[in-house]
Amino acid sequence: MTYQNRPNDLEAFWMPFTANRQFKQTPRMFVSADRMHYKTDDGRSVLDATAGLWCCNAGHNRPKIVEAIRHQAGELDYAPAFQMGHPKVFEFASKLVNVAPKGFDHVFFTNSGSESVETALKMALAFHRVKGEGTRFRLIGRERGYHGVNFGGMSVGGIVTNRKFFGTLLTGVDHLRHTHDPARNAFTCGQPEFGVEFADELERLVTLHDASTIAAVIIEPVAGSTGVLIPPKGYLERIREICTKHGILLIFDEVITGFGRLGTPFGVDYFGVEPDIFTTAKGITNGVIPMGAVFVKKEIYQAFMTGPEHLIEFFHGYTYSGNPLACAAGLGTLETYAEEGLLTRGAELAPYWEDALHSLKDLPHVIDVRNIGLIGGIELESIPGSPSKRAFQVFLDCFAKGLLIRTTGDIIAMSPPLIIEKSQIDQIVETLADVLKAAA
Ligand code: PXG
Repeated sequence: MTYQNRPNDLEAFWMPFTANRQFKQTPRMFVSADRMHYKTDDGRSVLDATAGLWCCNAGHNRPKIVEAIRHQAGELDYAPAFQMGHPKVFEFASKLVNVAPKGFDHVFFTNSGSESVETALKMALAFHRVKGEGTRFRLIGRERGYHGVNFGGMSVGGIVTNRKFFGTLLTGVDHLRHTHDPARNAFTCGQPEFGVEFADELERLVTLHDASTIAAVIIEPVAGSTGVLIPPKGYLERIREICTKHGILLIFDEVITGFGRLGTPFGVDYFGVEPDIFTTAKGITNGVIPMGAVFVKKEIYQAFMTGPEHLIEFFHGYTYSGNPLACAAGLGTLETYAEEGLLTRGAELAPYWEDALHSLKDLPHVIDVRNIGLIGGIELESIPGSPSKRAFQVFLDCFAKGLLIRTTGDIIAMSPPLIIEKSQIDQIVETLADVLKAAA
């Protein structure tokens, strides 16, 4: 086998969220990408059914984005993020606010989903304090939630393996139960019928802790990382109602659902339920340059704009908040989304995607198929005593057959670029069917 540019030594790089030893024995390397496909270092073409890691919503190597970064690098490489500005960061913020749901008038820049989450949690705590309600210090998340890997996000998150190694985490955090209920909802197309009552747990937590101690609830509108859990009908509405009743801020983590994934610009648009704050990252720059953004309603921003005008209103920010290259990439991304209608294209494809995925329901080991927008989850029965093994093998077999999927535990998660063609959806399903038929 001849490999393109394969390094001799793979040892130094400690790979994130990766089985390092397994990988380094049999590496899987991408050397280039264009639109829907990656190219491996042994010259194979691999269809991207995951948009990288849920982030390359416009596909790969898009000219407007590439050119914007090239140009920006030669014009203004960096400007201090604190007490200084540059034109592109204001232009980008205004354009983002224009595509955001109505009422989300302000945007705070970060460099990742994890940082967006920390930022949103800190905004919520500080908001109550500036409003004179500093007793609201508690944060409520949800079992199986994923809000990145920093301490706040880990604490409100509910993925056991991401938490158990890391000590006591944040104090003053509690969790709602997750909404997965396969006994009642398996093989549902779109939002499940059953489970609105899981939202009532929030009332129980409010009774336990008292509303005056609770700052915010954070949830993913569709839980992605844990393996695609779609909110039961009425669930998000009820969470909103309870938050409003008790003066608790609602934060949606839209790191995955943002920028067209559900066939609407944001999850807020899809579900018609309005949080007070929502977090984004990934698709904001098509995954090309690290960036995240937190969107807030005018009332939140305005609450901070008090006190002497020469003083900093919110003691938070990152060296790279609104980095010029990231803003240029973001502007190129928004232009690409607009020109090709990508923020709503998922809605046209969703019915085809749904039928294609559910055609796999009778294959060996498949115990659930779930879908919403251009997201799909296929849950496999675990091999007794060896959780995750079956799905990981499916992942390897798909890769060998030229298809990139993601697995988490024994769940296959897919989120293709929003430029996907129907024939490529067919290819995904045919490859998966072949692999599942042959799977142990
Ligand atoms: N919130 C949500 C809802 C996410 O999905 C983050 C925060 C953290 O983003 P950063 O940019 O800090 O990684 C995420 C990230 C997967 C997968 O395969 C999902 C994520 C990241 C990597 C892989 O499910 N989500």
